[in-house]
Amino acid sequence: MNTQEYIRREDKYGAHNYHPLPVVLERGEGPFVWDVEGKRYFDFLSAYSAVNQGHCHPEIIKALIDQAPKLTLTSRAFYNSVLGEYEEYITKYFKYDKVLPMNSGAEADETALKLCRKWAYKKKNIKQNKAKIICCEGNFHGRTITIISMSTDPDARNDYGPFTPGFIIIPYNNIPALENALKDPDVAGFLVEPIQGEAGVYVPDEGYLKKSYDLCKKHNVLFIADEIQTGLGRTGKQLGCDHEGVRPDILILGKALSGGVMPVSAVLADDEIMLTIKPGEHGSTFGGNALAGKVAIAALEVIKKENLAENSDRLGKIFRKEMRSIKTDMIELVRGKGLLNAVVIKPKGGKTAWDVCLAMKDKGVIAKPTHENIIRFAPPLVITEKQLREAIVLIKEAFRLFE
Ligand code: IF1
Repeated sequence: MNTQEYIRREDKYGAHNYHPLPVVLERGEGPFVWDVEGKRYFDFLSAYSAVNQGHCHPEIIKALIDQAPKLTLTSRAFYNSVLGEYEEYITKYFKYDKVLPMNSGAEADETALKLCRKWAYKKKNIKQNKAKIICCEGNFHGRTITIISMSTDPDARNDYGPFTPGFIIIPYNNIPALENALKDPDVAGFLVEPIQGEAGVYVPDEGYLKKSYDLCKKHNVLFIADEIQTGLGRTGKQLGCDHEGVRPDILILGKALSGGVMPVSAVLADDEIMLTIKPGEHGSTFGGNALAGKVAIAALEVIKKENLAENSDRLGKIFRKEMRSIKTDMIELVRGKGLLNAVVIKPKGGKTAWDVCLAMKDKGVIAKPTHENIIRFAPPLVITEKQLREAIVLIKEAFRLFE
């Protein structure tokens, strides 16, 4: 079968909830993927930052293979020999009292919302069903109905009502708006991405996270960081919040927590918050399964052992410098931190970000636009400087086609 045949089969039997780039991938290794015709590409999306450790990292795959034949899933109805090891490892890694293990990112965000509401009623004594959570315009926290109830993106929320109440939406990167919203005594939490990924790698002003955190503390409001995309080395630090020395009250992780091997997410918090949820009040069939535990330990070990955050920081600076040097009127601006970057494209002669991505694909680099005119560039953090520079040459060649 060739690419078109694979695409036609997916079109016939699969829901049409995505519009993928016309490439059919069959193998991945480190920063590279190969399509069904054997062509190699640099992966500049990293499965939306889920494969920070590179595709099929041998140590993470080994953890999967070693554990799989022994015990994959017991449910939480019983203890298992891996969960405690994983819980101890990840809580010491991020310095929190406890972790609540989940699977998808959306489930982790939902868990954080439930924890915040529980804390509101049990600790802050907000009246039942009155707790409010502040979130930001342009947010992306997942696709469940409660999470899209916070969304300001029509594509994410149209025709999915009625929506979950209890959210106050303010502009991102706007301290006065947060200050004003915090005057409401029923506010229990502020859920924020350190950098808004889906919005187009929207990097807030220096100091925004720290000022937000301090304001939340002043009003006894939980600062909840969704680090599902910005965490685990992606922005050049272990966590996006680390750029400003902010320690979230609730930390949400996902994606690269498994190195892209399987869905693993986690919510970390200290006892005062975490222990507001009692036995039987929250859970998940696969949350905390033995296989996920071993895979996540390996995935976290790789990030530290291979200094992926430092590599991300160093190579991100080279990438932004090189992209800003491209002589083209199609590039409006380049922004990002570490290896989470985006290029805002100015359409030219009817050619859009999509056409640039198609041209890059032909050159051997795959990336995808977000919101029409923004191309996100996020290679695996294991990419070497030599490989990055090779990819940049190909990206420049693609842009030259439009001159
Ligand atoms: C899609 C976006 C990125 C996330 C943050 C929670 C989640 C995500 C900050 C939910 C997931 C993914 C979802 C995927 C595309 C991708 C994405 F374009 F949707 F917004 F990366 F920016 N918090 N992001 O980025 O995690 O439930 O997916 O495991 O839905 O198309 P999930």
